[in-house]
Amino acid sequence: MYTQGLDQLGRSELHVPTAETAALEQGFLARVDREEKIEPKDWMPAAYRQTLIRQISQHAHSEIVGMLPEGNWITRAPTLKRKAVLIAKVQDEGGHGAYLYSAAETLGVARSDLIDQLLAGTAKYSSIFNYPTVSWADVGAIGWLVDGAAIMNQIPLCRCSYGPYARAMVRICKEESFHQRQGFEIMLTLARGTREQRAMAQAALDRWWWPSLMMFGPSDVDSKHGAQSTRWKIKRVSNDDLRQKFVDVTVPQADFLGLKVPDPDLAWDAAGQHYRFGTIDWTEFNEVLKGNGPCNHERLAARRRAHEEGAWVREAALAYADKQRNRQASAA
Ligand code: FAQ
Repeated sequence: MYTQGLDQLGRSELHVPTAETAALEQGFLARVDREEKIEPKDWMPAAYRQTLIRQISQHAHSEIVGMLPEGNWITRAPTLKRKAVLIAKVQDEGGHGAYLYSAAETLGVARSDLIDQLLAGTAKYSSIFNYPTVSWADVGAIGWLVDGAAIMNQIPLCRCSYGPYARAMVRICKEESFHQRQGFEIMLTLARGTREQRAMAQAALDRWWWPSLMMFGPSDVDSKHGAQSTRWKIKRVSNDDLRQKFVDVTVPQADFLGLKVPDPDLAWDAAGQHYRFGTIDWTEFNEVLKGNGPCNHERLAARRRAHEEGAWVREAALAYADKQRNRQASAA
């Protein structure tokens, strides 16, 4: 998984003699410790490069697969204003995918190879996008909870040691903040609406609460990349710490909406100043990662269809680029 084409990468890092590699590694870690950004042409350990390619490409895939659950509601948005806002949000997510694929490309991998891995079903994308959007309230819940979780995870990534990823995250976080607010505003409108609308909002919270907590990844003891990525300052805050921050911020928002978080074990711990919450169903999480979530097949089928139907656009863009290049060459 993710190794297609990656075997060729970082060969220069792998092939330098051991003593020299050790010195290079030391210099690299010293730069990371000084909070200097690592840039594409700088020396970096092969494993650092590959970790970044894995994480950034998974993130990019998440953005473009993440367009699908909400895209499902564009034609059925309840008002023209809601439709315009939703189109803008889904378009932003496509843009985030584009910045992130570009950031991955700076590490020497081809975007087409990454897309091929996604379409072949060998690349991961966020578990959250394998759940269905069965009512309009799900669009509100995604903005409030999923974008809320994404911001919590992505703000620390703005300080990631790899320059192109950190810079992409700054702009993405600004846009995610608008996404989160539009979702909360949908929930607020429903929560202040009729009894049926309040019930829709509650049902959406019931559906999306636990999958949103799973977005932060396995618990710290099971996070196989956590320690190394933290040492390299790719990750700044652990999966469990981010999850806890998200719960602490979101439970009062649910209270404000007059909705009930679907967790009988949820309780305020005054001594620790945190909300304690129940056990996450890791079996469900692992099943979704294995491709057995409610919508995994549907999501990949939709991406494959879009890729096939977009072939003529890619061909036209390449033909146009060739034409421009030839014109410039003959003019020179
Ligand atoms: N789903 O050792 P760790 C969004 C994988 S963007 C699927 O803890 P790490 C915007 C993990 O990759 C949402 N796979 O890994 C939006 C690893 O895979 P491997 C995406 C997951 O990297 C909103 C394995 O499990 N955000 O929502 C998940 O240190 C609304 C072991 O895990 C990002 O990608 C999961 N939930 O920490 C769009 C942020 N969790 O090596 C549309 C960047 C873990 O076995 C609408 N990524 N895995 O292949 C990260 O911050 C990190 O990669 C983590 C995982 C925190 C996700």
